[in-house]
Amino acid sequence: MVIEDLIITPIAFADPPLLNVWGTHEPTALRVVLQLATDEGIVGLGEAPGGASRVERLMQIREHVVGLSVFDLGRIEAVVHSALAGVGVRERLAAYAPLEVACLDAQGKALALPVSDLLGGRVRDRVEYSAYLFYKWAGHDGDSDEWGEALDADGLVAEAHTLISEYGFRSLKLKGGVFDPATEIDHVAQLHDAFPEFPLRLDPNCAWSVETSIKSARRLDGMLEYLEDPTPGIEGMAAVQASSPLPLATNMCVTAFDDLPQAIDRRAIQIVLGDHHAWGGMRRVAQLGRICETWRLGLAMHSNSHLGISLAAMTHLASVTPALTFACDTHYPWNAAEDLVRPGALVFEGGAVAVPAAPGLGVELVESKLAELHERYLSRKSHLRSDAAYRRTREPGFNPTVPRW
Ligand code: GKR
Ligand code: MG
Repeated sequence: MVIEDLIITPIAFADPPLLNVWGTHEPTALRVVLQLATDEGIVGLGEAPGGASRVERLMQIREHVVGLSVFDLGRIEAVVHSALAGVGVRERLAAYAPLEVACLDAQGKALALPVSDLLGGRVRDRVEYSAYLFYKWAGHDGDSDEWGEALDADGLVAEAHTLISEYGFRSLKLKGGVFDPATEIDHVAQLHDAFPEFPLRLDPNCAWSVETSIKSARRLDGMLEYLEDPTPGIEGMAAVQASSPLPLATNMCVTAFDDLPQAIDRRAIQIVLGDHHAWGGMRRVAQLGRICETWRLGLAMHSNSHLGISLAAMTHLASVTPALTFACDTHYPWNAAEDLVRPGALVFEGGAVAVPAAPGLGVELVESKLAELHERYLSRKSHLRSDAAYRRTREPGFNPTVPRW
């Protein structure tokens, strides 16, 4: 089955004003959808983080993959590396990742097998996700959205109740790095009191110095299952881990296989957050699982703002990865209303998504929604994400530099 065309559609979809260390999410988030058309009339789907440079790189590989078999993943990957020889290997792997997803989707549709079977078979039929709590403004443009404001512990607890009642989540993650550490630790303590049975995580995205991270980790001991990326760099994380009673996790200092030897040697982390979009595809993250088992590292899953094609891929991948024993991150509830896959294939029950059994990823694209989100992309003034500039519309002096405390 040969690739006849790779249709690349950049999209923008509504996103609430979620706060992080770099600023605030803009009114729309950027993503890109791939449709891999084959000579058998089968179309494979892929989804990746968006933005002008990522879209440009996908455009660059387009003509080189036409004519290749969707089963020839090794050759497709080699072609991506040579077409993008001018950029770094991590950018090349990120460009290959959604292409691999689209090829696996097409393969599964041709063979009438779910992607989880193509990846070696499920070790679990349902994949657990964690409620992803964010500090947030009430709404964009001074309005209030359905979620309302969450800038204190009461707001976070209310947000957690909404996410739990709608999705059934059984664990919580707070995106930190927004307020000073003492304030965020107090909010974590209040979340812990409100949900004592729920495993809880905090991710300040490198907002803290080594010294602050050590002090904070000691204060957070007993409240968190892990602390994610308190401070920048493998050496910084190693210094924190050496004195921290809490296991440290990362999706920032270990983002490729090349980072693992130093991180393992320096005992910098105990948990890796894999992400097939960044690591170069689903097969690579499944391999990462084996490496984590070998080195007694935990494995969890990272997420950015995303829609249903990515959720389907994450769910298939998690279902075949024995080492992935933590509930996965997902931004999905924040963007679910904008999804471009037909409803019904991906349903959250008890915080988990049943692995689709239909061929391929098991999701179907709603073409009219794709067209609508593409129009939204075209009407955006900029095709770059800028959380910092958006934060400055309300906090003119905001400076996104890390570490901040
Ligand atoms: O979307 O605000 C966000 C997140 O902060 C995201 O950018 C991070 O990549 O969620 C991610 C993380 O775990 O670091
Ligand atoms: Mg993180």
